[in-house]
Amino acid sequence: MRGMAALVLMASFALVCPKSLAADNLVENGDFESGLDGWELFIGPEFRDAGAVATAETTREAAHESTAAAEVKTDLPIRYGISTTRKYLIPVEAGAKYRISGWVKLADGAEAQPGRAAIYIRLGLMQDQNKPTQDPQGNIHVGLKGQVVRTPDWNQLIVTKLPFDWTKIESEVEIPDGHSYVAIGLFVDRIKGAAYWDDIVFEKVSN
Ligand SMILES: [Ca+2]
Repeated sequence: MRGMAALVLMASFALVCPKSLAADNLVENGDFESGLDGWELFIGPEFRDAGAVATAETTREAAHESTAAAEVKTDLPIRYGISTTRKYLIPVEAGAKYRISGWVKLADGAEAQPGRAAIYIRLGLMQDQNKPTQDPQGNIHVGLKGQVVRTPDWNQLIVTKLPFDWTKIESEVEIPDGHSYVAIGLFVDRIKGAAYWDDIVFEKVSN
């Protein structure tokens, strides 16, 4: 009888387990173990139009807690990073709360433009699959200290100390009314050198 109870318990555990324990991470390939699948290079249009260049790849030299991380680099102090592609827009529910987190560090030798440098995760808000936000508050940015900043308050993202060791960015955000998708951007601004990103998680917390 005892063996039977254990079996039944195991069976129900197996049924429940995948759903409750599996990470409900809404980001595809947020750990970069599948290369850059689902991600694309981003260069701020103001710099791209001026001919600035950056590169993105994955590296096995600097992973966070796994074998690979994203490495994005440039020789100029521009705004650059990687973003989830259009194909991987993440459906969200307006008014619901989500937690975004990810790990970042800069390579030795990275240099910031003093008083202007920032590192953040951007939630690019989309009204529908083809229409970026028309909200005057713009997108949602989460800074190194977990500060949640809308576009007009952008200067609250400015950093004075650069993260040369793995640093976690994390915060909860509420999706503003009128938005049904987000794109996730991992951005460095006015810093030249290489940035590593890994273990990006976006999950729903509550309705
Ligand atoms: Ca990884």
